[in-house]
Amino acid sequence: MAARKGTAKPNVSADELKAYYHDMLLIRRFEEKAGQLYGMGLIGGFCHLYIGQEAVVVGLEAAAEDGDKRITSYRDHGHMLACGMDPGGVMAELTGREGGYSKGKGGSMHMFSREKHFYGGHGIVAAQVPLGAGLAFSDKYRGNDRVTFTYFGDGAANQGQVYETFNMAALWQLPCIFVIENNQYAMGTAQARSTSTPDLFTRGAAFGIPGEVVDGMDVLAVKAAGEKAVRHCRAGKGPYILEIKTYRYRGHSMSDPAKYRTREEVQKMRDERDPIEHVRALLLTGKHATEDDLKAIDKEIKAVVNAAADFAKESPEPALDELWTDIYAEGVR
Ligand SMILES: Cc1ncc(C[n+]2csc(CCOP(=O)(O)OP(=O)(O)O)c2C)c(N)n1
Ligand SMILES: [Mg+2]
Repeated sequence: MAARKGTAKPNVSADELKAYYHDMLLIRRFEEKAGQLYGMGLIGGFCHLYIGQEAVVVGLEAAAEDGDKRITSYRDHGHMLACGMDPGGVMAELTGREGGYSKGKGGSMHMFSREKHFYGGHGIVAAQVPLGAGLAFSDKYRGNDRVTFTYFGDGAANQGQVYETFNMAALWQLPCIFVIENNQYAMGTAQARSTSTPDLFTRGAAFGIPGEVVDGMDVLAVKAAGEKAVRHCRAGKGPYILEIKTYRYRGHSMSDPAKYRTREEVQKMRDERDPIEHVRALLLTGKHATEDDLKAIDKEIKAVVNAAADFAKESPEPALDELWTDIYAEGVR
């Protein structure tokens, strides 16, 4: 068991820093827009926003290579945008329209892209964890050096199937990074109320899976930890656990009464630990970008998000006979 705290920060170029700023801001503005469309009644069903957690997925995507796979829970819009899926296709799926990734029949929690190796979008807590190990198994079986990022929450980390998966992943030395996005709450339940031992990165100890805890509000720390985990997996040393400490600013879903924490707690996190503000400050103080450069990025993102929302509103609803398609898979290899 090689669990340890802290990670060296990588050297990054100004262009990389700007890219992280861009990608995190895209997620945030997209999610804000999704929240607005939900409020207008244009998005139905469940909708779980990722605001506050952006550095987790952007940092890990910076450590990934083409062909690596990812799978996550229902809090999935950020993962899709970070791996390069089209914002219009994601937004149109949220509004249940034909132009969406699942032709408007899946909604927020059920989107996939074989092209980008994004395997959902799963509404059953922790169900994606064994599926993630299965994806990693497929790469091991094929003998390539791909890695699978299997994301789940602090609440999901208490599910039994996670430990069955850890056992098999360690036994078969699967190239799977188990990413625990510890945002400190599972719906309205704080981690301390549900979890006997707080250090989730040690949960692989019984199976010999190394793990480490990472500051999830610092995209550079996430990237460094991700690179280390990726190296471990690509070297054929089996799975790795990253417990990434983060925080969600919004409710669990759009229908959360938010009575389990104070406004002050959320505000303090926003004021003191915001992951986007962190990179913004690095860019400005390091003189890697001017206020005007950042304004130009903001403007470009606003245009992309508005275009996605327009596409989502203008795309038609799926035709009735779509009820009978995509039920059984055909020709999948
Ligand atoms: C098997 C199962 N049990 C319960 C639920 C209801 N549920 C949905 S999300 C959630 C909390 C999960 O929290 P966490 O894993 O920390 O993820 P987060 O929502 O914080 O991203 C629960 C209990 C569910 N969807 N599936
Ligand atoms: Mg959680």
